[in-house]
Parts: sequence; C-alpha cells; structure tokens
Amino acid sequence: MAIKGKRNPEERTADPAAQEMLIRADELGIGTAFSRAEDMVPCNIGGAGMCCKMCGMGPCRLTKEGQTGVCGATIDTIQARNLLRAIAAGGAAHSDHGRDMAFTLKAVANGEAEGYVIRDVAKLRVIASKYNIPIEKRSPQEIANDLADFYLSQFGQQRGEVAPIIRAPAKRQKLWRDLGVVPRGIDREVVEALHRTHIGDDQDPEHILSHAIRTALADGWGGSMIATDIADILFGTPAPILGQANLGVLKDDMVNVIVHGHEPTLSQMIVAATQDPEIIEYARNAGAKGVNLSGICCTANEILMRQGIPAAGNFLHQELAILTGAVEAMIVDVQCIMQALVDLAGNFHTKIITTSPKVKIKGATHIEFDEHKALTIAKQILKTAIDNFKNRGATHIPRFQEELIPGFSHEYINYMLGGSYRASFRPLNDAIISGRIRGVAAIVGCNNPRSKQDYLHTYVTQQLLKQDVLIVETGCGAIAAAKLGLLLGEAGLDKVGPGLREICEAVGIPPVLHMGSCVDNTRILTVLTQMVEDGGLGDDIDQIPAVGLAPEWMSEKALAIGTYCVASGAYVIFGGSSPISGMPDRVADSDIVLRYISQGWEKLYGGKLEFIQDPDEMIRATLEHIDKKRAALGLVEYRPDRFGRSGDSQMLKLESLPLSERRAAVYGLKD
Ligand code: SF4
Ligand code: MSK
Repeated sequence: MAIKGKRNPEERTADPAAQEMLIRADELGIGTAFSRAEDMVPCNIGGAGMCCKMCGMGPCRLTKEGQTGVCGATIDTIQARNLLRAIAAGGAAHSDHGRDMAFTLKAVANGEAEGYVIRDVAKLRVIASKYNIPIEKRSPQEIANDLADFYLSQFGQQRGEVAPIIRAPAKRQKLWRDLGVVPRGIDREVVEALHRTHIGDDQDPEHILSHAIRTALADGWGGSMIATDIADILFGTPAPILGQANLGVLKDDMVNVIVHGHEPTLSQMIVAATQDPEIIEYARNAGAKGVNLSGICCTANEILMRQGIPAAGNFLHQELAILTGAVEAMIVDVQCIMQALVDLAGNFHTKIITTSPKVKIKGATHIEFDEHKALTIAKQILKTAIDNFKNRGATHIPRFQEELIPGFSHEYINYMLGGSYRASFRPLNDAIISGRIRGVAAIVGCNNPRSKQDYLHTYVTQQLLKQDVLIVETGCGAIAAAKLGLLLGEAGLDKVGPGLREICEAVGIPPVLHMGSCVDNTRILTVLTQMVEDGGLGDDIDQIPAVGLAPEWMSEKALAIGTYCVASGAYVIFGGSSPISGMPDRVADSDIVLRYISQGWEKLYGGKLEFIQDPDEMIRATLEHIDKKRAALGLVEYRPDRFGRSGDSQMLKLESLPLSERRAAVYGLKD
C-alpha cells in the first residue's frame, strides 16, 4: 500500500501518546518506521506476489499477459510459492520458539536451569495425560522431563502425525487425514516447503498450497501449541490481573528497562531480578528509585498477563519508547525487532541489548542468554542498564496510560464460566445459541506503519462490540485495544450491544478478552475446540459463528497463523494489502491464487482467507459470516431488541423505579 506524501501525526497513529512522540521525532529530525513507510514506495510487482527470485535465471517479473518466468513458471505458481515460503518462515519463527521452550522445560526438570521452577503442576499433569505420559505417583520433575523429551521429539518427527492434533475436534482430524495435510513435524514441513519451492520442483499451485496448509498446521497444532503449553507450565497459566499499557508507564525517577520480542524465558527472569534486593540497592546507589520494567510487543504480553508488568506499547512503539530519552536499556530477544533501533538509540543514551544466540544487530551490546544461568545473566543485564542511568539526558514521557485486565487463558475462561466444579463453556455456547452473543471475533496481529497505527484494530473492535460480538485478542492487537481502555469491564461496557453486555455483567468479564501473545493464538484453537465439544454449535470449528481478523498484519508469522486458522475451519480476514493480490487489471488471472485461498480453501476446509482493506467492509463481511453460520445451525436470528433488560446496570436503574414501573420495564406489563 503506497502512502501519498507525508502524513501528520493524527494520520499516522490513533494513539495520542504515539502522536506526541512523532511530533518530538520530527522536531529532533529523527526518522521512524512511520516516516520511512512514507519514503519507501512499495514495489507494486513484488507486493502483488508477481516477482520470483528463486533462481539465478531471474528475478522474473510477470507483468504482461501470458508471460512466464525464464523457466516457464506461471503467475499462479510463482504466487503460491511465494506464499508458501512466507508461511514456512512464519511457522518456523513460532515453532523454533516452541523448541527453545521445550529445551528450557527439560533443563528445569533436571535442575539445570537456575532460578526457574515448575509453576503450574496441574497443567503439566493435564498436558502429559493427553499424550499418555504416566503422572500417578511421579514428581513434577519426572513428568516434566518426559513431556520435554516427547515435545522435543515432535519438531523433527519424520513420519506419523504431530501429536497435538489429537486436541482438535474428531471431525476436523478426519478431514485433515482425508486431505493428506496432517503434519509430521515442523522441521520436516519447513524443509519440504523450501524444497518444493526450489527451481524445478512443485509447480501445481493447488498442490503447493496444500503444503502451505500442512506447514501452517505444523505450527498451530504443533510448535506454537507446544510453546504456549510450556510457557504456562513454567511461568503459570494466566489469570486476570491488573496491568497498564502505553508509554506513560515509563518513569522519570527510575531506571527504565524495556523487554521486547517474544520469548518469556529471559523476561520472566528479568522480572524476578528487578525484585532482587541486590538490584534494588544497586539502582538506589545509582541515584534512581529502583528499576521500572515494562514490555513491548509479545514479550510484553507474556509478562503482562502473568505478572501484571506494564506494556509500554505494541510493535510501532519500539522506536517511540526510545524517543522518550528515558529508557536505559531495551533488551531484545527474537522477532519483530527493528534494526533501526540501534541508530535511533545513538541519539540518546539507550543501550540496545541483544540476548538471543539467533539475533545480533550491528552496534548493539550482546549479552547472550543461557537458561542454565538465567538469574545471573538477568542481573548482569540489569546492572548494565542501571550503570547507564547517569548518562540520561532530557526526557519526554507522554502522560498517557490505560489500565487493563489481561490474562484470559482458555483455562481461566473455562473456570469463570462454570466455577471449579462445573468448569465449562456451556454458558458461552448458550449465549450464542440464544442470540445474546451474536458470535465471536478474534482480532489479532501486528501494527503496520502503512496504515494508521491501532485505528483498524480499535475501530473494528468497537463496531463489532456494538453488534454483540464477543472479542478475543492477542498480540499487538490486544495492546492496541488496551491503550484505548477496552480491556476493562466497566470501561468497555457502555460501548457494547445489549445482549453481550448482559453476559459480561453476569459473568464479570470485559467484552474484549486478552488471551496472550501471538504464539498464543493456539489458545483460541483450544477455545473453539471446546465450544464444539460442549455442544449446540455443530460438530466442527467451521460451524461456529466466529471470524478471525488481523487488520494491521505485517509479519510472515501472521500469514502462518491465518493459514492454520483457515485449515482449522475459520474465516480469516486480513487488512492492508495482500502479498498475492496480483494485478488483474494488467494480467488477467493474476488473482487465481487469491481466489483459491478463499473459495477453494472454503470448499475443502470450511475456512477461507481474504484480504479486505476497508474496515467497514471487514465488519460487514464478519457479521454476514456470523449470521450465515447462525442460520446454518438453525439458531434464532440475531435481534438485539430482545435483550438488555437484565444485567447489573439494568438492575440498578430498576431499583430506583416504583414496583409497577419495574414490572412494566421488565415484562412490558401494565397495572
Ligand atoms: Fe524466474 Fe523460474 Fe528462476 Fe523463478 S524459478 S526466478 S520464475 S527462472
Ligand atoms: S509482536 S508478530 S508485530 S503481533 Fe508478536 Fe506484534 Fe505481530 Fe510481532
């Protein structure tokens, strides 16, 4: 999507804190992703997926009718190969994170990981039981050791089925088996994806795209699901907790340390180290009141939903946080880390500290993380940040922050709907069946500086809430909603439809549920599966009135997530531009692949992937799909006027009325 000219701050972002920082960036003459997006006109051929650079005979750009690459590759083959490679890269990123989590679990089980303990033994036992790992009369360490070995074996599994797919609805598993897309192990699927897309290999677009499905499934029902399981076992399954979001969480009188990226292993230990008396004393001796930890991107989500550590922002806030001049260190691990950070930090005193053996940035300080001595390394990193406090110059921290309640794991939603003894999704299913809740939308994914930051996320969220659609969110989308105050019960309820409001008030939940980081989209798969199992909404995920949206997507991981959700039966809408849009006005049929992943995949999987730029059209398509699924299930037509006469707020209003008027209000009766 090309941007026409320089935008003013209100056109660049919907977030007032970000607007303030962009004005500061302009005053200081410092570029950001927002300005670079304006300067960088995207290549319309590559952007449409019409360029191939898979071999040295190219790159080949197919811009004329009937044109092929030097090898004879057609436009649909090239687009399918490009999409498969992107999905393979995205799935690899998530799943490699899952593998590292499994190594950490193994080390913790064997007492080799300094500072870590197994926090959720109940979840460990539940997960181990799913794979027939014995749990009776065994210590958590013994069970964890076996589970770690089992999970580690899944990544490189050469034959058979990746184990977590047994957690999908039975009908879906059968469909995948019938279509031959059950993944073996993520390593095998990614290698095969690269092989198939090499010059002279797979050249049937539909065949290529079926491997895209298999690769994405290896991520969603494999590597990513494993990552979420282990993060919960080691660091605790999230439950609601009060947190804050936006740049206002930075503090003038404290050493500000930001963790950014995706892996919870180091950030959890940084959380522990900030509370260590030795570190607090060290910070005081440096003239600060202490260490103020916050997060950016999905590392932020990981520690926000478990410990309530504030989120300084989402993807596009990484540069803006440094522009405050108040950040002593930004500690990064993997994924979504802009190379621009180092140059930007050169204008201030901020140290960019890389920690992953997989990620180095020229000019950054590298302090490599090793889970075997995690606490020691965490303290070393914090001392480096504290030592930098004396170098701080003028600061400019925007005073914007909102409170939020994150932490709605699948387990907690189950509990909150039914209590300890009747944990169930029954009330949610019943609310959908009765039409109080029209349907469910998962709004997930990134920020993209080519669109107005947070606007699409929050606009679509707010409009769907008014239509009684319950929203679950992850990743940067969740932080966008948090910054707007939508992740608080009372704060959000005056903005939602009457039926949804009754449910939120009765259960005591906000209408937007924060379910975690982008790797945690697998929690949504688990929720959908349980909704199927609890009955009344069909016997497979594709029958549930639900839609997934990634309005501001930008990463290859988002494409992998979208594809595994489609393969699981969901309608998925991406905003912004499509990486395989083609240019049908210049090359007829250059949108074959685009049509195939919508109509073709829908015929096979019941789910489809579409790219829609206009937010109102996204909302229309979402509601149309939800209503179509409701009708197919034979549910009552959605009619908001039938609800809104119960719930806490209504009760308070009624209490002030005389009895006769109360009866009239509730039952429409007249004396
Ligand atoms: Fe061109 Fe074919 Fe090589 Fe691609 S694989 S760059 S289309 S010759
Ligand atoms: S961090 S992948 S920008 S959600 Fe998970 Fe945000 Fe997207 Fe990165």
